[in-house]
Amino acid sequence: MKINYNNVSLRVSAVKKSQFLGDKPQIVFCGRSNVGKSSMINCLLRRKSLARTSSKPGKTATINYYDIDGKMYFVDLPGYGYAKVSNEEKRKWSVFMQDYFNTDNDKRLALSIVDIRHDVSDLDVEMGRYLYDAGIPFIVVATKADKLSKTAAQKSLSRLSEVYDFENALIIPFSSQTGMGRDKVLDTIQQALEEK
Ligand SMILES: Nc1nc2c(ncn2[C@@H]2O[C@H](COP(=O)(O)OP(=O)(O)OP(=O)(O)O)[C@@H](O)[C@H]2O)c(=O)[nH]1
Ligand SMILES: [Mg+2]
Repeated sequence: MKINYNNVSLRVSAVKKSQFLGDKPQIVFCGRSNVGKSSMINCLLRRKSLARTSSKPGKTATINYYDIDGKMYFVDLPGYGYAKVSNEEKRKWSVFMQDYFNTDNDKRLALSIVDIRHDVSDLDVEMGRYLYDAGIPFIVVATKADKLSKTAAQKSLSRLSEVYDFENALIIPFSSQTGMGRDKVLDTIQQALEEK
């Protein structure tokens, strides 16, 4: 299947369940707040600012569906684990995310995005386990790789493979700044799309 990555647009910024889309396979981008989910979407699509990014955490509070050439959606989820939001906001976030994951649609692949420089948080592991238990295929993308030396990045990747050994998840080092890992992520998405 040939995908024209120039033919993309933001379809919906969902703030409630009734706005969720279910008509196409979905590639889900999830991870901690500020980890670089939106930047990764821009990098994959070679767009500067289609997905809104920010150095301030908590930028993406909606579930954003990007229509990719009419063939799939990239789904940019709001980040978790941002310490400075109130408990009430955390609760709302959690309900919203549960709504998303409980909605029966074709979640073809999830990209669990982590910062290559940091230890994986409990929330990341929880997310991974959740995806695994829900039977949603997922890969780990370790982003901001431009910020580490090659040796340090290697070290971090082997640590990650220990943490994610329960699923033998593919772990891809990535950088939205240099485009490192871009082809590999796109190949993996393509494969997921062609599987049925
Ligand atoms: N050096 C470097 N910086 C990055 C990379 N990816 C993201 N950033 C920076 O990290 C910050 C957060 O990026 P976003 O893409 O907005 O992160 P997000 O995960 O979408 O954040 P929320 O929507 O708040 O959850 C921005 O300042 C980006 O420029 C990367 O690969 N390398
Ligand atoms: Mg974002």
